[in-house]
Amino acid sequence: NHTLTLSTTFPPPSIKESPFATDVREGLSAVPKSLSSKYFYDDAGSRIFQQIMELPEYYPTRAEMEILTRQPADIAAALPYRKPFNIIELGAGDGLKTKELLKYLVGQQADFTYMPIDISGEAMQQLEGKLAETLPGLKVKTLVGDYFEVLNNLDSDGRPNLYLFLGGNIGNYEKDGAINLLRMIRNVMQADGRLLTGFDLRKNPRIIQEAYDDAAGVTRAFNLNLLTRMNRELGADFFLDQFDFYSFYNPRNGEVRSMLVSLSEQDVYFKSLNQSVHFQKNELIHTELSKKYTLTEIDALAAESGFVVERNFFDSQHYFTDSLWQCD
Ligand code: AVJ
Repeated sequence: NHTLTLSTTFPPPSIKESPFATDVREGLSAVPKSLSSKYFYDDAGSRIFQQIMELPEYYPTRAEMEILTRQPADIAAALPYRKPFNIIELGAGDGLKTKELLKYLVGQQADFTYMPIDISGEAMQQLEGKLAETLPGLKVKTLVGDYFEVLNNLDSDGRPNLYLFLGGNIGNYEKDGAINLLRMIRNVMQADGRLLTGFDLRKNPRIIQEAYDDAAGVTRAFNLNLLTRMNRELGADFFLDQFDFYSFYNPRNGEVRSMLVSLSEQDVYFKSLNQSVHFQKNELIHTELSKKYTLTEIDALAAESGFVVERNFFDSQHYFTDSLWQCD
C-alpha cells in the first residue's frame, strides 16, 4: 500500500524561497504583523534614505558628520595603535562620514588598512572607486557579505582592529539583538581591539518626533516603499492608497516606532508565496525601531556585551555620540 504525500504548498518554501520571501511570510502571519527595517534598503529605498539624510528635520547624519569632521584628531589620539592596524567597518554604505576620519589618518601617515563590510557588492565597488579617486594613498580591502560570516572568517594579519559601527544603525535593534551583535564583535576582538559605535541620544522629544515624521513625507514614502518592494519582488497586490504611515516617539523609553496602518479590511495576494494575507481595518505592520539612548543605557549595553566605554565623542549639541569601547 503506497501512499503519496503531496506538499500543500508549491513550490516548497525551503527550496525556492528568498530570505525576503521567508521573512515577509513569517512577519505578516505573526501577531502583531511586522517587517524587518533591513528591507527598506532596496535600490529605490536607498535613494529615499539619501533624501531623508538631507531633510531639515533629520539631524542624526549631520550630527555624526560634525563629530567625524571636527574630532578626527581626538579619535585617532584615543586609539592605542602605534603600529599597523586595520579599520573594519560594519555596514559601510556610501562611506561618506567615515571618509573624514580616513582622510585625517592618511594625512598623518598612519599605517592602516580600511576594510569596509557591506551586504551590497555594488555599494562596495562604488566605495572602492570613490576612495581610490579621493584618497589614493589609502589601502582598501572591501569585504562583501553578512557581518557574522565575514567577521568570523576575517584574516587581520595579526594586526589590532578598530571596528566601526556608525550611523546609529544599532538603534534599529531590539535589546537582545543589539547585545547579540555586540557580543559577536567582542568574540572576534583581541585585547588591543577597539569598537566605535554611533548612538543617537535622548533629546527634546519634539526634535525626535519630527525627524521620523517629516513634513515633506519622505519618511512616509520610505515606509510605503516596502509595499512597492513586495509588489515587485513577491508579486503582491498592495494598493498603496489603502495604507497609511504612522510613527511616534515615546520619550519614556527612547523608542521611535514606525508602522504602516491598513485603512480598510482587505486581503493582499502574494503570487510568489501562493498565499493571501488578511488585514483588519486599522491593523498595523511594525516596520522599524529607532532607539534613542541615554549615556547610562550605553554604559549598561557595553557592560552586558563584554565592553567598557572608554570615551564618548559628542557633536556640539550633544545629539549624538560616537562611543569608543574596549574589552572589559
Ligand atoms: C539608518 C537606521 C540610522 O533609524 O534613524 C531614518 C533609518 N528610518 N528615518 C534611523 C531611518 C527613518 C535610520 N538609520
